[in-house]
Amino acid sequence: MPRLSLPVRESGWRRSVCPYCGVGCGLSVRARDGVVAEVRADRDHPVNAGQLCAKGALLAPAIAAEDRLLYPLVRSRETGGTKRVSWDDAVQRVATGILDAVAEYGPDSVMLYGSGQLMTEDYYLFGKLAKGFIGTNNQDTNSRLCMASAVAAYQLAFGEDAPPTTYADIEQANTFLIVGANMEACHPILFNRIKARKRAGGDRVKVIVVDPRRTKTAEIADIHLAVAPGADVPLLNGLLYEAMLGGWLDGKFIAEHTEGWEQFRSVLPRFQAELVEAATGTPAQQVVDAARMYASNGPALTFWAMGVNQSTSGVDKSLAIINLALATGNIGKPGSGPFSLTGQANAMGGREAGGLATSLPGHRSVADPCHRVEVEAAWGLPPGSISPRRGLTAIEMVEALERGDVRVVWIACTNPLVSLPNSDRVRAALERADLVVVQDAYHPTETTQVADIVLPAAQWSEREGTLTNSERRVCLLERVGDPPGEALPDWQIVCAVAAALGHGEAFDYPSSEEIFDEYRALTRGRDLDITGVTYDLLRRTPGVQWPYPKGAEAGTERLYTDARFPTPSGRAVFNVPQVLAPADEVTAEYPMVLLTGRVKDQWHTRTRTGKVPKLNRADPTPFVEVHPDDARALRVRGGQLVRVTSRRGAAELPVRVTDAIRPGTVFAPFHWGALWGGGSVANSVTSEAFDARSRQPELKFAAVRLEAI
Ligand SMILES: Nc1nc2c(c(=O)[nH]1)N[C@H]1C(S)=C(S)[C@@H](COP(=O)(O)OP(=O)(O)OC[C@H]3O[C@@H](n4cnc5c(=O)[nH]c(N)nc54)[C@H](O)[C@@H]3O)O[C@H]1N2
Ligand SMILES: Nc1nc2c(c(=O)[nH]1)N[C@H]1C(S)=C(S)[C@@H](COP(=O)(O)OP(=O)(O)OC[C@H]3O[C@@H](n4cnc5c(=O)[nH]c(N)nc54)[C@H](O)[C@@H]3O)O[C@H]1N2
Ligand code: SF4
Ligand SMILES: [Mo]
Repeated sequence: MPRLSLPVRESGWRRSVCPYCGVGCGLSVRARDGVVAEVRADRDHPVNAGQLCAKGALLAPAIAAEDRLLYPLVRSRETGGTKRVSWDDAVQRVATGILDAVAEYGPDSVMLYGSGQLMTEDYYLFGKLAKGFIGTNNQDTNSRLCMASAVAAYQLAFGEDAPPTTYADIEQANTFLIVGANMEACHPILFNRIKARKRAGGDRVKVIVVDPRRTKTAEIADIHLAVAPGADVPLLNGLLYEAMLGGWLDGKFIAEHTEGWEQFRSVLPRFQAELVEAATGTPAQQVVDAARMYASNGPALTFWAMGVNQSTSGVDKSLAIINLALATGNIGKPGSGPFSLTGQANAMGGREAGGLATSLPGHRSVADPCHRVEVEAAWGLPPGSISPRRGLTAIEMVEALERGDVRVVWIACTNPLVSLPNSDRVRAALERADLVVVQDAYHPTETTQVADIVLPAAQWSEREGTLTNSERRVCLLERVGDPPGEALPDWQIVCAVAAALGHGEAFDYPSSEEIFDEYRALTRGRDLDITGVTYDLLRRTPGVQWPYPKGAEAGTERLYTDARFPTPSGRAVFNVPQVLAPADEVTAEYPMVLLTGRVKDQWHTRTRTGKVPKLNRADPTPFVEVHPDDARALRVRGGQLVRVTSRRGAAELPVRVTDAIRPGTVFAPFHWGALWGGGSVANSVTSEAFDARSRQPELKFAAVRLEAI
C-alpha cells in the first residue's frame, strides 16, 4: 500500500483554502504535533482579505474530532458488527467485488458516487478509473443535487459551462439580484462584500432578493420578492417584460451578440405584472419596481443558488436569469453578469475534471466521439474504450439499485443517507447492493453505518491538492499535518484499488502534483485551459482564474468581454424557459409546501460542524419554521413537536414560529441525520422528482401535512 511521505510534526504557516463553501476563503494554517492547531484568514487573499466565517475559523476542532475514522473496516451483514482489517485486505475486497460484478453483470453494474468536496486530483482519478478502466460512465456526484441545473443552463446559453463573472464584480455592481440564495448564511464572506459595497455606494446601490422566506439576506434588500415556491420563471420573465416595456433593454447587445430573441420575446406578453402577481404571489407593483431597479441601475450582478437549481424547472429558472442578463447587456462588463454560486469548495473543479455521469475531463462530453478519442489517447487506451452512453446520475443510481442493475457502489466524500431525497428509499436501495464501499473521514456516519467496507480518508490539511472556487479560481491547498491512524488521501485509495484491479501502471503517481499535471495537459485548447498552471505557480499565488494557458501571465478575471460566446454562431442564446408546476401536487391531504435548506453555522450532514460546541449554539436542534397563521390553525406553539408528512415519509420536528415565511409554506434545514437521534431526517420527506435536463432533484418543494404531536 502507498504510504504518505514524511510526517509533518511542527509546520510553519502554510497556505490553504477553506474546505467548506464555494467562496473559497484563503487561509493560513499551522500544525502542532502533526495536527492542525491554528487557522487564520489569509490577509492578502483576494477572496476574503482577512475575513472568515465561524465555520472556517473553527476548522481545527472539527478536524480533530474524536470520531475520526482511523483504519479500514469491514462489516458483517449477519451480525452488523465491524472489524478492523489491513489496507491490503480492504483494497483486495473492493477490487474483488468490482471484478465479480463486472464479470457477471458487466461494467455498468458498478457505480462511483463522489462529491464536490473531493479535490480535483481525486475527482480526475475516480473518473479515469470508472470511465477509462472499469469501462462505465456510472460516475456521478452530489453536485448533481447542487449545480447540475446551472451547468445545463450555461451550456445552453453560452455553449460552455463557464461562469462569466468574478468576485471583483461585487465592488463594481450597482444592482444585486439575488435569487434563491441565502448568502448571509451560505456564502457569508461574499455577503459581507455586498454589504460593504452597499455602504460604500450609498443610495446608488440596490439589492433585490427573490426568496419565499425573509432571510437575513432578504433583510438588506430594497425589494424582497417573496415568490411562491417554484414560481421563479414567471416572476423573472415578468421582470424582463416590464424592463422591455420601460425601454431599458440593450437592443444593440441583443441584435449583435445574441440569437433567439424574437422567439423569446413573443412569449413575454404572457408575463404582464398582474398575471405574474396571480402566478407568483408577488405584488404587481413590486414586479414593476424591481424590473426598473434591475434594468435601469446597472451594472447588475445576479447571484443564484439552490432556490433556483433544486427544482424540476431548475434549468428553466437558470435560463430565465441568464435571459435577463443578456437582454439588458449585463454580461462581460465589470459589475455585471449571471453568477451561479457553487456550494461546495470544489463543485467547480468536479465540473472541470469530468466528475459527472455525462462528462469527461476538460469540459468534454462522453457523448462526443472526438472527446472520447482525445481522452482515450491521453489515458493510453485503445479507441472505443470509453462508453458512449451517459452514465447513471444520483437519483437514477437509486432506481438502478432497486432494479438490481447496479450491484457495487463506491461512495466517497458524501453522506447520501442524509443528503439524498427520500432517504428511506435510498437506505433500502443500498441494502440491495452486493457491495457498498464508503470512503469517509469519520465513522460512524449514517452512510458508513450501512457500508460493507469503510475506507479511512485523509482530509483537508492532511494532504495536498487543488480546488476551484465559484469565480473559477484554481487554488492549491498545502499539506499541513498528518492524517490520523492509517487514513490516506482519496487519490491514493483510488490508485490502490486501480492497482488491485490490474491497472497499476496507469495509476502510478508519486504525488498529487503528477495527477494535476496529467489533468491540466487534457485542458489544452479547451475553454478552461489551465496548461499554464503548475503547483509551483500556485504555491506562489493565492490561486489563478481560468483560463490560464501556457505562457499566460495572469488569470482571466471575466469571460466574454468581447461578447463572443463559444456557441456555433458565436452568439449567446436566448432559450425560452418553460413554466412548469413543481412535481409534488399540493392537495387537501398534503396542503402545505416544505422547503429545505441550510443554517449558517452547520455544514451539510454535520460530520464536522456538528462536533464543534460553538457552532452548535445558534441552532442546537433541527426545527421547522411555521408562519403564525399556520401555527394557530394547527394549534401549535414554538418548541412543540409536529409531524411533517409527505407522500414519501415523515419527520418529527420542533416548531419555530416566524412571520419570515409565507403562510402555507414551511422550512426545515436538512443538516440533522438519523445519528443525531431525533428520528427527524428532513430528507425522509423530500421528493426525488428531477429536472428532465439536469436530472437535479426538487429538494426545495415537497407537498406536506403538519400535525401536532
Ligand atoms: N452554512 C452553510 N453554508 C453553506 C452550506 C452549508 O451546508 N452550510 N452548503 C454549501 C452548499 S453545498 C450549497 S449548494 C450552498 C447553498 O446555498 P443556498 O442555495 O443559498 O442555501 P439553501 O438554504 O439551500 O437555499 C437558499 C434559499 O432558497 C430558498 N428557496 C426555496 N425554494 C425556493 C424557490 O422556489 N424560489 C426561490 N427563489 N427561492 C427558494 C430558501 O428559502 C433558501 O433561503 O451553500 C453552501 N454554503
Ligand atoms: N433536503 C435537502 N437535501 C439536500 C440539499 C438541500 O438543500 N435540501 N442540498 C444538497 C446539496 S446542494 C449538497 S452539496 C448535498 C451535500 O450532502 P453531502 O455531500 O452528503 O454532505 P456532507 O456532510 O458535506 O458530506 C461529506 C462527507 O464527506 C466526509 N469527508 C469530509 N472530508 C473528506 C475527505 O477529504 N475525503 C472523504 N472521502 N470524505 C470526506 C464528511 O465526513 C461527510 O461524511 O446535500 C444535498 N441534499
Ligand atoms: S465563507 Fe465559506 S469559504 Fe469562507 S470561511 Fe466561511 S465556509 Fe469557509
Ligand atoms: Mo451543494
